[in-house]
Amino acid sequence: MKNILFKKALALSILIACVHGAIAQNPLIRNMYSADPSARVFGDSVYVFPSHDILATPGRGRVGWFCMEDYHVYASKDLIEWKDNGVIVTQTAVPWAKPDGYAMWAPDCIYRNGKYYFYFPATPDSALYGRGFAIGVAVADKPSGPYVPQPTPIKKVHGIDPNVFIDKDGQAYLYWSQGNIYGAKLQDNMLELASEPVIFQGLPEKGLKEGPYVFERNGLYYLTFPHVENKTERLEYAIGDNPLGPFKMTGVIMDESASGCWTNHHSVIQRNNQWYLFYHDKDLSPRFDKARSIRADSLSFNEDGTIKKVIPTLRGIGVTSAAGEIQIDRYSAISNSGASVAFIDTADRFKGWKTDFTEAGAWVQYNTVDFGKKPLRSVEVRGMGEGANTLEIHSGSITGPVIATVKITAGGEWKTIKTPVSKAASGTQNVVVVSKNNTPVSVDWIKFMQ
Ligand code: FUB
Repeated sequence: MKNILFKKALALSILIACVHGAIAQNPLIRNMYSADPSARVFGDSVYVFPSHDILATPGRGRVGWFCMEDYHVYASKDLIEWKDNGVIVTQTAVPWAKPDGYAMWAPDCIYRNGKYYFYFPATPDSALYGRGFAIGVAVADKPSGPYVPQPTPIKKVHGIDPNVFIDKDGQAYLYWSQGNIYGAKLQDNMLELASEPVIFQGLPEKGLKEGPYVFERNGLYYLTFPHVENKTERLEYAIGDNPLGPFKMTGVIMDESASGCWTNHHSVIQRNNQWYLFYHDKDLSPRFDKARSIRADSLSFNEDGTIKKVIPTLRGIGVTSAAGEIQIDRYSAISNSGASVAFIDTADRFKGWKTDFTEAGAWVQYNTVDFGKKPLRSVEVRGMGEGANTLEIHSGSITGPVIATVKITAGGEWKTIKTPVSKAASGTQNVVVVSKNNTPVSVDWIKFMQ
């Protein structure tokens, strides 16, 4: 019996550890750094294959630069909880890569004929494959692996940021970048080129271009890529009638980040009639933009096929359960003054963020919360105040009904305060938290329960 209980507790703690730090708010992954998200719909799940930024130290990578030694894969059925399926490829297990290259940059993965093909750049053994970057493939029977790296990189491909697209006729294409953006047909084995690489023309000539990602919609082929038009990368796109172009520059998908993160790198997927843009910023590392975090927001098109610009949000995608921790610091909207977001602990930013209220009437709104079918009769708020303050929680909007009034008590330490709700909310609602007076208080999260 003891043994069974122990195993159950272990399974539960592994599950909690796996989903911890990976929920449907931006950034998606909060327990480690991640970048360059390549999202794919495989079966009933969305898989994200990001790069894994780590901090270089003397003897481990180049201090002050990108440092990546392995790849994880994340999966979600509901776009709410992202499960970390663990490490799928590591630099020490790739026969052709330098085991201490720390250059496992942006990858991609695609399904074909019962196999999953994971494409990744790395610095190769230069005596055999030359200097710079090469791109290799690791193959698996399941999206979460195990992946078996091929013995050699793909011939005639020198560069970074592989991306694979399979057209409706079954022809697969590989794209990559090295100053320019390149494309070529892939053989049916997905491991070798089937045509000479072409350099796409008509793209901006000045400013770095990298990170190609190609998709098709309504017969139009979209070549999307980060490009430095001004100071940092923004996401741009060109449209063509053919997977190998010619492509005509069409517009900007996402402007340069307000945070100053120099890189951006993205992927685009459609699932259940909704399109999504996965990209990255430096949420967990405001002062060092080589330690990035992946994000996702919804994307949509104009009638003529052009892409509507995506404005990055903290709220991200997915419907949040009212019965889980609602991180209101990932707000959808915020008052002009008196409410702001800060790290809970600047010495350990992986602890996440809090919302600070400093003025009467200040508010934050968090959209799309599912209150489920059974009325949730109490609310818990994890809050802290030097002095006391009262928070009102509204459903819908700031003028919507007050569903709970919560008193944050003085004391200067985090407390979880449980209060009955005054009016149970139902269905999917926005939630607005309003400060009733000027006493500064902080909120970590709120949560409803039966
Ligand atoms: O993550 C390392 C490099 O930064 C990627 O390969 C580029 O696309 C940029 O995001």
